[in-house]
Amino acid sequence: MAITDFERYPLTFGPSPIHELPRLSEHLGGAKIWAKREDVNSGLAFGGNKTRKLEYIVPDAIAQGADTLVSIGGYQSNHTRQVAAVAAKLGMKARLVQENWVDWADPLSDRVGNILLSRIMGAEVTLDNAGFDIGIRSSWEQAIAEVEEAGGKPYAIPAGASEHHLGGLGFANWAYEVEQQEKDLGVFFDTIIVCTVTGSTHAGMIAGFAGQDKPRRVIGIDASATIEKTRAQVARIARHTAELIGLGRELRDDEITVLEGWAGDYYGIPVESTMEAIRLSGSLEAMIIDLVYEGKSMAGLIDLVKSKDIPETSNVLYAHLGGQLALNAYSGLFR
Ligand code: 1AC
Repeated sequence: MAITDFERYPLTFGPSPIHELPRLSEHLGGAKIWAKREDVNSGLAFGGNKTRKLEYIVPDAIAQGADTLVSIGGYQSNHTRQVAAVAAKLGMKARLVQENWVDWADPLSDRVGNILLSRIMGAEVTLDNAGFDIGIRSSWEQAIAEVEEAGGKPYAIPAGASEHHLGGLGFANWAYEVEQQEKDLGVFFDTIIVCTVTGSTHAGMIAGFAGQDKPRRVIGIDASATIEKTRAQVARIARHTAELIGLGRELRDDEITVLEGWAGDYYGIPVESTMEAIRLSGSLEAMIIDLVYEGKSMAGLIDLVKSKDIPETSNVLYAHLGGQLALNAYSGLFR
């Protein structure tokens, strides 16, 4: 099998744009930085990285005759918002379990941003007090059972679509899309920077790039603050996806890089470097990033470029995964 053998239901505008970040590059004084923008990849409720993953999952849901997509995430989950959007687009229902993943005192965190849009799009949202965990959750299994008991046909999509058997394909395809865009732009991105939490975005990229001729660094920046779980999940999904797309060899351990140091102590809680990264991206490039995901991966990029761990001669591609809507739940930090 190859990636092209998998059915893809188009939910995005097509290849997401790549552009330079010249003022940020100049400010950091090292490698040339570019961004590939999943935050503007679709017209469905602002899109994002999960919309890409869902392109490969939807055909399976349709084939199974599902009428309800059942998924899970935190109150400010980007993933569940994209599941709600895709359900609306397909004329299906969405049943979403939203857990209290972040101990954040903003009284609006279960009302604004992502969760607000999910409600507007008609999803049935259930709040659950359980804390952060990237694994399979009993509340989600319960929601699936309830849809079935009520006579519905549920289709189960785990957190971030990561533990779904097709969850890595969207970003394996992203790797081929980058290869094509490099030809058009006449540039080679030797380093990719991506935020990683539930793992399948990063894992898909690893699998996709591994089949290409020129090696490159695909660096995941952990934002889970549960590094061992995320590392294990990335490795497992990357190997599974590589097998699915017929890589024809085992991925080596040195192809799977998840760096720690920018997540702080907790998922969803920004630290000094997160805030600095958000302000820099906004003030130098008008590129809005969030506190849960992109603020942390951008903080990693900034340090790796400044320290010359990423050499000055590099072209770095920063994957913007589209988490900005969660900013609404943190407005107090910018007063
Ligand atoms: C954690 C999967 C995740 C989300 O948006 O819910 N990125």
